[in-house]
Amino acid sequence: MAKTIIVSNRLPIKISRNENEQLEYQTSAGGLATGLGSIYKEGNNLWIGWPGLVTSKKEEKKEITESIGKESMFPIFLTEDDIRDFYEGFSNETLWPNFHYFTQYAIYEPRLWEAYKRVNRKFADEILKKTEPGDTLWVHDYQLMLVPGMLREAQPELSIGFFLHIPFPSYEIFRLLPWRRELLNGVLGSDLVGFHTYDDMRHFLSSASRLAGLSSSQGLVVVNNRQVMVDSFPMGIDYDKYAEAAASPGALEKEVYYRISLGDQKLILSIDRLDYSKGIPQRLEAFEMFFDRYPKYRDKVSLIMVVVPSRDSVGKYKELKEEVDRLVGRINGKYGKINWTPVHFFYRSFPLEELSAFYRMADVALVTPMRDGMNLVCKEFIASKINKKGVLILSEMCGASKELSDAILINPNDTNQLVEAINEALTMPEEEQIQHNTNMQNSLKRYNISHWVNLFMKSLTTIKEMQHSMQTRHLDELSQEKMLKEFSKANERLIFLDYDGTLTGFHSDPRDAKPDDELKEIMQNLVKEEKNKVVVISGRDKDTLGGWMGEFDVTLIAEHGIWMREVEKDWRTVVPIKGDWKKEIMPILEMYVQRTPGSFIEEKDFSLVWHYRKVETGLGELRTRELASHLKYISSNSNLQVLEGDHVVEIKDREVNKGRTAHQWLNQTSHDFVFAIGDDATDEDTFKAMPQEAYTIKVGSKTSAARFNVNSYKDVRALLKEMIAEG
Ligand code: GDG
Repeated sequence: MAKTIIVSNRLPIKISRNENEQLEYQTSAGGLATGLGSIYKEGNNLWIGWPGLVTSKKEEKKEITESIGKESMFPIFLTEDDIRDFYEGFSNETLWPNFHYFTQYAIYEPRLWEAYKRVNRKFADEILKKTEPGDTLWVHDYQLMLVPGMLREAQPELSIGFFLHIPFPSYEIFRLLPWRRELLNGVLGSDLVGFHTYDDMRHFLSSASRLAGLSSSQGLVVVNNRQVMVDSFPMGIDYDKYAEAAASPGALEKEVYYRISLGDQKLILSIDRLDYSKGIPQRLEAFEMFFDRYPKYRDKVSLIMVVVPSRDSVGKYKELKEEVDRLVGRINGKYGKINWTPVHFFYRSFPLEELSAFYRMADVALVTPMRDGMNLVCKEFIASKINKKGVLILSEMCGASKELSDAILINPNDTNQLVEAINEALTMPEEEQIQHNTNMQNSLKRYNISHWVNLFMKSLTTIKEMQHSMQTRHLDELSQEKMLKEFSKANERLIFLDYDGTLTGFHSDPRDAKPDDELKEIMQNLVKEEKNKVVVISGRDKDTLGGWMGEFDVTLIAEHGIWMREVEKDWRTVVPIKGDWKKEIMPILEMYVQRTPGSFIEEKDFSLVWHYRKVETGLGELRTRELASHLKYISSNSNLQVLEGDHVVEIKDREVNKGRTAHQWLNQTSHDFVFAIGDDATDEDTFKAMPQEAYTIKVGSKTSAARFNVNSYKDVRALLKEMIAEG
């Protein structure tokens, strides 16, 4: 039976050696482990990752594999070198700082990149040994960005999801990585790519467009003929777990115990892993300024600061720890009294019960990262507020701020604002606190961790179904025979033909694509048969199309459906369209022409086209990425649509499309056989407008809504000749 495999760098277990050199196992109670518990513990599903212990002993590896195998886990053993170069090195000293916008901390070393590739390959190889066709894989986080691509290469049919737990940076930052293309391609091996926020997703799509020329529509990117869905899935917490823990007698007991020592001071709480992205020094500086500005709070308010040790073998983290120690010392030295400590600093982790007591007791939570993918601490604080009292101060720079708009939102770089926010929080009326927390609790209850897991898995199923339904088959002999049989029986055959790339090949000058003798002969023979009603439907302007195709008895549809000319009639517009947007867009295109020698603008009645087929190779592709995203940005709130075709970028009114006009024509013309053929993105609208039984054919191998595909315009001509022969 098909199974699901979760893959992450660390397994949800910690294995250590006790003083007698025996192995001890401690399962993790983290949010991700709880949320995914509903998946990996089922049936023969698995979780694959590093168990957190380095060993080279065969017997120990065997023992670990067997023990954790019973818990549905499978270990990948990393060496000291792997940990140093892949985990601490490339993952935490290259990707982590780059993705969190700390570019000054990022190191770009080919040796570390080699280690990253090597360990990703190790993961992929081990995963593949456990994988069978039909399985679903969910790969987690920045340490394993190459794994989806490696799995796809080995088993193209797999269902692969990837989720990034940290921010995805703007293209301007991501492009700094010397290995940006490989990383991007690795991730695009997935079928579904998930991020915490819409902004992360937007940044990823912009990098895909700029680095790999992959444009997207509604979060779908086509990679080697396969649709990849990119979406945001804000991660939730195990709400009940935190609410129940906070209400437990154990947490209450701890609170009473702490209260006896602390007296009736107001408490501010901060909890983070030691990390420069969390803004710990900046928070302490603001706290110091707060006592300077508001002396009345001295000896009435304390900060409980929990910093969980993390990555302290990495240089930057050591420096950070020293800085935090120094700041805490300075504040306590400056303001502390025998019976009052301004900052209670803990550099260690606490069991959940004690953490819950802190959450319960705190009047204010200070969650002020400089950058954070999501941040779960702020959500846990809100869930722990059984009496709904307490105020959350939250940085705009973390993913959670998009959901928790009832918090006091601050910019962590604005110390003044943070100081004022602390004062505001300490003086906020209780009814207001209750109102805000009720709103936030309702949303956190609903969008909890199991909702997140289910939504991700459901989306993965959806994209797989979409991929299958979009599958275009090659028009093989058998299907062609069947089609010709139906064609020959039919009496009213409606035939839609695209022009460029379908009836003719491409030329470096678009004006050279006029019909050659072979095509003229085909057209004459095709329309000679009265049963054939032929429509040539093109993006070309009406004069060119009329000039080239006007001599045949065919209906012409020009400029993507705006103009129509029936046999022996005049041109008429099909939909009333305004062209007043052109005067705004034209200067932009002109600017690109000035910057790009060889490019030129074509003005059609209802669209503007920037051509770059004569531009130096490389430069044209570079500019087209820039222009397309520029146009998409300025047209995002308008009714304009940007199309990227073969060496062109075209901008037109969304109302105009081939499908709309083809559909109208289909409705007003009787028919018992329908055939539509085309090669580019605009023909997709035609295919979608056709009835199900129609023969829709894509020229080329890109993903399409068409039922069949053929390779080139030469195959199209051969096929039309066969149809002519049927009479
Ligand atoms: C990454 C992203 C994203 C902390 N101290 C103790 C303790 N904790 C627990 C908290 C919370 C977790 O650790 C920290 O999670 P965060 O989300 O705040 O931060 P990261 O570790 O940086 O996580 C982040 C996350 O992935 C998920 O996608 O939100 O943006 O950076 O659950 O409660 N737990 C216990 N004792 C402690 O002392 N038991």
